[in-house]
Amino acid sequence: MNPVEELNNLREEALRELAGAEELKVLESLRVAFLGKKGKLTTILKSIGKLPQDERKETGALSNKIKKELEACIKEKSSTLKASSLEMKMADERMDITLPQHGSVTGAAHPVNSVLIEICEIFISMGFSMAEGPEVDFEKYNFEMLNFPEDHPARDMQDTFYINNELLLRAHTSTVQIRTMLVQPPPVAIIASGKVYRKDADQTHSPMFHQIEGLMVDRAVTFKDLRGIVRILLDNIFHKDIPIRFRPSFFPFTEPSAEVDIGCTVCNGAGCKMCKDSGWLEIMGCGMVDPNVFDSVGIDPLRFTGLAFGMGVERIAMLKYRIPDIRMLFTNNMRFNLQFRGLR
Ligand code: 2U9
Repeated sequence: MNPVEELNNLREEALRELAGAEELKVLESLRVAFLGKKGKLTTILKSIGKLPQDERKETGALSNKIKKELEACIKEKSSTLKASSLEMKMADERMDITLPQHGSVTGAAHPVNSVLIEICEIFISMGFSMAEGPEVDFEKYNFEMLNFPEDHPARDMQDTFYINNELLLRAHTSTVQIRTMLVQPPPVAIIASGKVYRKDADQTHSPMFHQIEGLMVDRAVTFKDLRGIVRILLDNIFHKDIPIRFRPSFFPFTEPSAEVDIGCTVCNGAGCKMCKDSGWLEIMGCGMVDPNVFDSVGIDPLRFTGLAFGMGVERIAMLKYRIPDIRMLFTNNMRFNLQFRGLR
């Protein structure tokens, strides 16, 4: 076979095999087999020098032409194979990013927060506005201006978290009502809610808990108005016409003062362990603003009267959902917390 025939055969063989290559690996081995250092075409190219003078030119030119043709063919085939392998890889790794996550848990408001929000909404529906104040506040707003005598036990270091002589962690949200009355003349109808702090810890007391307090001041606010507000509040919290009674009590900041009981939610008043056989559960306190408190904020007690009330949010959550220990509300056990998701 003359070299030209040999070259043409080689060309055909190479093109046939390249056309059949389906993988980059095969393509590379074909490149090595034909164009590599010891490849078939390279071997022919190397031997051209040994050919007679008259054959050298034609064979050399044909060899180079075939080399270029094969290189171009390999290049083109390589990019086609690379593109299709990428496409296959992408199809293989395709994922639906809209699928829901495995075992995901959606969050929910903490039961204390959802009860707090529910109660605030009841007051807002009655026309009250929300007022806010700091958790670290002056002792005078927490005790003095609320008519607590100098020697009142609550003022003791053992009951209240003092920061220094002047400042403390508020023991009730009443500081907010004092601050409001100092800047806003009557009429006033506000709700103050938030964290309060007392040195107390057992099954029904926590050193930090949440309060909601209310204050209404105007020219002729009466105890009857107070009873009406308490009735609307409790019927809405418990979603029924719940039995209520007012028991005379004492608070430094109100006169007269009362504690409010509801018919026991466990035994409906028949008597049980929960209500200590009384048929009643204490739920909140209230009263008419003491004239001394009005004096301390510069409101004339002869022209204005005020009603006030206060409640512990954790206590209400415990009564509403029959939670036996306040500490259950602070362990942040999700199995406990999620039981109250969406409840009202
Ligand atoms: C001002 C005047 C009067 C707020 C009131 C109560 C009665 C009350 C307790 C309920 C349970 C506190 O969380 S608790 O321990 N509160 O019984 N609070 S009247 O009276 C005020 C407040 C501010 C200026």
